[in-house]
Amino acid sequence: MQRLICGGLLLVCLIVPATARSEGGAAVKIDNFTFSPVKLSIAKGTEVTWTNDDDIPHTIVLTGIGVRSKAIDTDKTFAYRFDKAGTFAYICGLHPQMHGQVVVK
Ligand SMILES: [Cu+2]
Repeated sequence: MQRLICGGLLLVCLIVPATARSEGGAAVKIDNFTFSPVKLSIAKGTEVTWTNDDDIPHTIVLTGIGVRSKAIDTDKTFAYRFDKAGTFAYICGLHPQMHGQVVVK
């Protein structure tokens, strides 16, 4: 009986780190020509994933650091890891009226 309990605890220990890792990033949704959240605050080293929920492609252009995604089609994603602190403004290269911001601390 004690062995069974130990095995159960071990399984929990193995599952938890994998779950924590997958939740380590941050997400921005693109919907109706809007980034959501429009301003995202993250810790240094966090990977941000943009997901396009619109029916047309968008891109992510981090103007200050020269990062430019390819066209992100419907339901597709683009990810970028922010390793330096600062405030990073971005736009959609196809619709420059779309603005977003990532604040890295
Ligand atoms: Cu766009």
